Amino acid sequence: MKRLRFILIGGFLGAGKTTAMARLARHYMERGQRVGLVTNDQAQDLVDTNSLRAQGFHTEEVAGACFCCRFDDLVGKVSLLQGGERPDVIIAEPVGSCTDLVATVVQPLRDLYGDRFEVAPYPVLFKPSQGLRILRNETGTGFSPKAAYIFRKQLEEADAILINRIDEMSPAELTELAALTAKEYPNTPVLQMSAKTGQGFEGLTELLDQKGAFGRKILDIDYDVYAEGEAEMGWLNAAAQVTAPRPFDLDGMLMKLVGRLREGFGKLGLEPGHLKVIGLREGSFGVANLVSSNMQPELSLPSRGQVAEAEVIVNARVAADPAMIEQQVRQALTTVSQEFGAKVEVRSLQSFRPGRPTPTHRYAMAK
Ligand SMILES: Nc1nc2c(ncn2[C@@H]2O[C@H](COP(=O)(O)OP(=O)(O)OP(=O)(O)O)[C@@H](O)[C@H]2O)c(=O)[nH]1
Ligand SMILES: [Mg+2]
Repeated sequence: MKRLRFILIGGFLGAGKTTAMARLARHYMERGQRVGLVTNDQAQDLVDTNSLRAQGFHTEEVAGACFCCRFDDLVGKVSLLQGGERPDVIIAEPVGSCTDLVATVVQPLRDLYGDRFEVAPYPVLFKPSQGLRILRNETGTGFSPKAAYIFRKQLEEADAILINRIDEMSPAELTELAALTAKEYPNTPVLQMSAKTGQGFEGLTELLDQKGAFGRKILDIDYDVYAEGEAEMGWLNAAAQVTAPRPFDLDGMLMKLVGRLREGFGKLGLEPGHLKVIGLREGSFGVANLVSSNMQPELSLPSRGQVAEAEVIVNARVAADPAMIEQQVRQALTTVSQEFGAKVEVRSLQSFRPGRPTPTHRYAMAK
């Protein structure tokens, strides 16, 4: 049986993994290949899964913990895709606050399922808005040293580091960032790209086509620091129904919602890792995001729709107490809905600190 190509795309919260995954999927599909996607989150109601499915991609989700802790579920979801769409390529996106993926996912996939999967080199996307401050060792990055530890560990295990969002960086910033990254990770190729515009994207596809001794960088990692760093990132997933007597501008509402959250967290001095919202209504959908306090909200996928009703899913990953995140999200949903003449009903909401990662497998040495 032909082995299935298995691509894992790493990177911090909001680095651009889902954007890159959708672009990669289209790239392979244009070449006549069938593609299956697997998303991952600490809880149900993930914006990425809804957004990728709404874009027409065959997508399965591993929910409740990271791939490393739900390894069998990951393999099960791939089998489900294989049974249905018979994909040639699987692209999987781990949780953005997760690291040690080579030891806990890449190596076990190779060793235990080498007859089924051909695992590609492991790329990690670099998020400049917070990453530059972390590599400069600036204090007040908005994250604690433990969260910065995770950010650095993610880069350390990469087969290649992809500096993303080059479309919005100045040449000076890019030069500085490339130099800092090369200095800190001297044995890792550093590529530059924009998952949004496609600039430099061929670097990623060429990397993924390579064969050889990849996925072998086993981290020397302190799981106490990792677990504490991850737990500092408050997590919230909520699904709400927004209903109005007259149609309203869905994109405007999503942007207002993210803008209001930015303002609320900003006033409290709390740093977002990623705020993302999706509005869904009968085949039409829009997505808005904010990836750090020093950035502006973005309408990444516009719906261009007027709707009288929509399901709105909010995912917030913020360095804050989960109760505080919940309060901000409930308040923003209520006030923004009112501004659009709508009523909101929160149908489900989970807000928590991610638990300590306990991987199903962990390889101390590369096979
Ligand atoms: N300008 C620009 N924006 C980008 C680029 N890549 C991603 N983005 C934007 O960054 C935001 C986050 O992108 P995602 O692809 O959702 O990031 P992610 O890594 O999947 O985020 P999580 O799953 O929450 O960890 C969205 O608003 C994207 O449109 C890029 O190359 N350039
Ligand atoms: Mg994502």
